[in-house]
Amino acid sequence: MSTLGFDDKIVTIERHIQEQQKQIPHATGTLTGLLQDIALAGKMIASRTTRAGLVDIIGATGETNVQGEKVQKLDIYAHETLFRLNDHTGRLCAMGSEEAEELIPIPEQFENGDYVLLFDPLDGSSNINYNVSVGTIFTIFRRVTPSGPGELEDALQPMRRIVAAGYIVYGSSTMMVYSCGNGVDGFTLDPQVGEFLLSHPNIRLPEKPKYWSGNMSYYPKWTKGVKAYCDWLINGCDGKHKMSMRYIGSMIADVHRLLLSGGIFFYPNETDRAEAKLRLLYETMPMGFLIEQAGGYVSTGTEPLRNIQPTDLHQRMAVYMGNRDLVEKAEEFITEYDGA
Ligand code: P6P
Repeated sequence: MSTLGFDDKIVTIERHIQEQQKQIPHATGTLTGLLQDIALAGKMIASRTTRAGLVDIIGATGETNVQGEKVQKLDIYAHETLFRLNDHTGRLCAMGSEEAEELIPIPEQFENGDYVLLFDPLDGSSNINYNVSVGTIFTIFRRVTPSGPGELEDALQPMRRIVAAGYIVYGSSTMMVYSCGNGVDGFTLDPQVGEFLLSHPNIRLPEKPKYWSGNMSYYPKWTKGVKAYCDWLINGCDGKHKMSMRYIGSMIADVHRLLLSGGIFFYPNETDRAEAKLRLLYETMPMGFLIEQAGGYVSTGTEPLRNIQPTDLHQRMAVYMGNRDLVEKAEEFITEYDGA
């Protein structure tokens, strides 16, 4: 049963989004249209990622982005697709992209709207050449400035002010998973008809967690508290949980698995880096929002992520997300050993 009580089989994402709109007081249909355009962007990007090896869009462009990462041709295609589908609709006052250093204004020939769309157009894109699942992550806020072109403060909002967030994962199948704050639902693309159909209604983190997920090659660079936590996981969580370890190196793939299997995904600070790796606005907040909507908890390691007030578009932050008891255990070790 979906979060909206659907029990018939053919539920398209368009129908589901419209039903969600009825749950939101004073909804005008703008958010519905925005979510439907994101789904369309996902279909267009999927059509390229599934043929990456066949058409000349694999590989790097030779440029590096604001993150200092090599820009893949598919990154640019995904960014452009999301921008072009949303720049003229009058629904947004600004956009933010992991691929763009500054906030992206709505072109002056178009109307400014009430929402802000932030996206990582193709998270994990460095894995494309290895056919690892990658994806698009998005966050939607209502603007906080009264009108006109959006400003930075419209984008720099905390997780608790997210109106909707989700992702499209391009893997063995293409799925769109999203939440408007009433739980999480997943839709699988039927490429024959070009529709996202409800396949994973009302996703909830399983009580019995299956995998823990962290890049153990950085263990030597982690703090005493994080190392102690890892040792606790490796040694069976005091007999409480019997989990395996899985880590793909594409956040969207690792967190998609987490949503369906339960466990924990974490990316700690490293003692030799000024800041962590994962982007607060483009990765950890939207994915953390979904985890909490599915009954889990997301933390910086010392405090709930939902308390963080972003101060920069490309701010990075440590993250621990998953089943609440596993995340709280990480916080305990970090507090005990690192005096955080
Ligand atoms: P590492 C991909 O580049 C990414 O931003 C996330 O998708 C992923 O979780 C992380 O970096 C992987 O980083 O250092 O483990 O390779």
